[in-house]
Amino acid sequence: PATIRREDYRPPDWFIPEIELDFQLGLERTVVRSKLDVRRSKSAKYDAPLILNGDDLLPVNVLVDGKKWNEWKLEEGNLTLPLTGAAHIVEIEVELDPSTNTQLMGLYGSNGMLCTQCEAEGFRRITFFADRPDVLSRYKVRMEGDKQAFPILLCNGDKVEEGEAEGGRHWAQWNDPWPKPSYLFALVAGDLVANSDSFTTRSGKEVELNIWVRDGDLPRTGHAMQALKDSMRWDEEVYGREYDLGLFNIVAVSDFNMGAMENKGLNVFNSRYILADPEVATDADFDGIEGVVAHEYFHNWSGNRVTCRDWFQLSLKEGFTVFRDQSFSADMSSAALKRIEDVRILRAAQFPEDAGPLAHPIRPESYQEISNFYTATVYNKGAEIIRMMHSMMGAENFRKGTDLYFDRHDGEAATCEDFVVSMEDGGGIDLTQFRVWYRTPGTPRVSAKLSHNPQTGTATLELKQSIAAGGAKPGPSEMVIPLRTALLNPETGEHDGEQLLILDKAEQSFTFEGQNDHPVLSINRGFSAPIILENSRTAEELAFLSSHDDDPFARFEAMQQLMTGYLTAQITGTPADRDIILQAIGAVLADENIDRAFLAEIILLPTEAFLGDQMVEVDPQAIHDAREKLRGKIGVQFERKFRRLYKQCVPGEFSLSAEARADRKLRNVTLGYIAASQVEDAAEIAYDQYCDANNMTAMQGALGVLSHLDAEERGHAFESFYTRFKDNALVLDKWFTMQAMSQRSDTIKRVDALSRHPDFTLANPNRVRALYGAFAGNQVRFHDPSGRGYAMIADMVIALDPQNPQTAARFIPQLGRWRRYERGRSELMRLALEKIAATSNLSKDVAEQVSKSLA
Ligand code: BAL
Ligand code: ZN
Repeated sequence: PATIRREDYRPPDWFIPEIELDFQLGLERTVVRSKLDVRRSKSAKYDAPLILNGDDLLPVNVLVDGKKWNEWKLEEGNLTLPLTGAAHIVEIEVELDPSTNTQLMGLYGSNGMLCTQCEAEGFRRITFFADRPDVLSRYKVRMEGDKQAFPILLCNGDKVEEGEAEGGRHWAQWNDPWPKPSYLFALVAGDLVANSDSFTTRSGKEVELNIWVRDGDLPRTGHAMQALKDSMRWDEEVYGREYDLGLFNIVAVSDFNMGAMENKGLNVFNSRYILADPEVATDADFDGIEGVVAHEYFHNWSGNRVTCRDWFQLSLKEGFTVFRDQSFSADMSSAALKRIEDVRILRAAQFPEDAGPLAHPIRPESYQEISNFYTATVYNKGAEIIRMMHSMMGAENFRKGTDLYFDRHDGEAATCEDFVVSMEDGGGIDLTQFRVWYRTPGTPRVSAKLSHNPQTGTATLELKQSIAAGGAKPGPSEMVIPLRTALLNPETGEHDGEQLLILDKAEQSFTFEGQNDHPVLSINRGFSAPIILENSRTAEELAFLSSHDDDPFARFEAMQQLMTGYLTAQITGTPADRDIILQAIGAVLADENIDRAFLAEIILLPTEAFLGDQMVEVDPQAIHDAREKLRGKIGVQFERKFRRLYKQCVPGEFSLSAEARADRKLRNVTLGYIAASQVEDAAEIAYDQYCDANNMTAMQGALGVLSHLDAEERGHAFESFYTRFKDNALVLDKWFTMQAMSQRSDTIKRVDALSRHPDFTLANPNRVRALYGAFAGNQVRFHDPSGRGYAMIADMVIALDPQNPQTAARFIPQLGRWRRYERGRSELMRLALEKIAATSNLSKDVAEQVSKSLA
């Protein structure tokens, strides 16, 4: 496939300020007629032809300026029209069969309804168009369809007219006053009901809000609606951004590749990010809904009003919008816990990307298939880059910068550079060197050494930075790295204020006066920079920080580093002190002032995947064994305390209050440790929890524990869960996931059997991710030394690719890390990739990921 390069960007030769679309809708046959007002750009050559993108389309009819026109050419799906004038009206008719659109890009059928997904390049599967984000058009859309099949007809903007048509059909006319790129187009037709509400903007404008779902799902839309209203208020208060239409529609769809999509005025959501009640959704699901609803809403400004010039700028809208939704969620609940969660995701999804063959900067330089670049790097590391600007500028100047950005570029297709310049001009900061983050792949490594001179009462912090991407050897770097730092008194843990140190040289030292005792270093507090801090503190210092640091993230992080240091030593056969971990855990368990939700976080061991990322050569079995051994030891050591806590966290009436959530969380974590201590009644306790549960968090916690056990309660619970929830697709996904995550040695066999279960289908991305996504994340079972896990994923990718390349390609990175594993597994992973590579007619999506992984 062709490689598209950032440096090759050229502005469009033709603009299309107005577009009219007419849809005659049908699940098996939809006719689309477009009328484009095309204008030659002043900078274009007089004879530059109009080239309209198409994917899998045939023009049935083409008119230019009202006359039938046959001079078009179809090349690689695109329609070339050798137009001579400066402005024309081009009309094109195409026919689609949405029922066969299994890619879920463009117009497709899902459970009898019709819906669209256009980002990044799906609009070209609906009609021929200049399908690039720097062509902005005003849309007028008429849609007509059978009234019984599609009683609800939705599109972007406002509904301006509707009426009846012959043969039991009806129609609606929707106009969107805001010019937008084609990727923000959306249309939905189906039998839907709405949870309707309203919101009054700060300037007094009334906005109608609807969340459209299938009939029985209405009672599960309340949380999403509240999140929407909270987001609208928050964006006014924190960014001064007001909603700009009289109507905001959200539609929940069960077959969806992404989490959700920010189409102007008509957000389309994967139903998992809309539907929730305590019986079917965990606390994490509730949080996911709040975050994604906010994310899509915030795109209305960071993405829609100001959009991207080209897809290399994707992080302009995604990194910024993730930062915005993270800040919103932090404001809605606990900022400390949210930060821990954000960093956990970054480390689980983005750091491995940076260290592997698919590493790319947040603003990539090239791609073959843009769908492959909706990555944790563009999104989550992108958000970290914005967060660092926020830390360096302070909230007030940051806001001045974003105000200027929105003012300057409203209605435009902008670049990351435009954003940075606005932050400089508006916020009064020089980001010249900071820009390196935009073009540099890899995670910087920082080493920190603190020395103390008792004679002068000074402490000196020596910092060094280096960077590498894709597993190469790190070399010195000069990134701008803001490090929130405090020096803690070694007796009391107190300090006289935190400083923001800016490391912007390869090596740099900072001196602190008035330090009579050798202080304890607390650095990268709040994870102020997305770096790997090379461990330069002793186990004693980390243990001290884990009970004394007043920055909750740093406190959590110290415990994680302490545990990680011990476990990596165990795995590599180096001596290490376990008692100090047990003492540190004992200290937090004895801390009477500790927040219960935070306690549940801080006593969790680092994941097997994270431990693997710290190793030179990964041996998943050795990691698993060492981690389980420590978990068992902690379980035994504190069994009585865990049992007491477990009992204290008795659930009362369900509530989403912070206290109730903390209790549910701590109850599940303590249950995990009780089971890890291998006590006889573990299965019974978990089973009782399952039976008594009045909410999904407790049920899932119990099943999660049971899933690993060899007890008859396990079978009973999973059977009962299936019977109870088999008609709820989102809950059934959990049933698949929990079995695929089991540490039991028969898990591969079970996953294989589940892939033939009548409820399994490759046609639904959520179900595919529920089973295979969970399995590919199951370190010890996916990495079975026989290679059967790899072969299973490879076969699934090969089967899925012709149907849904976007979802299939998402599984390649798991195999793509083959160079990091011990010899035997490494070779088997490579062979699985080779098998995929040797398959004929691979999609661009999978071909790009596989070839890069093998390169
Ligand atoms: N723009 C694709 C989905 C999202 O990031 O909101
Ligand atoms: Zn987004």
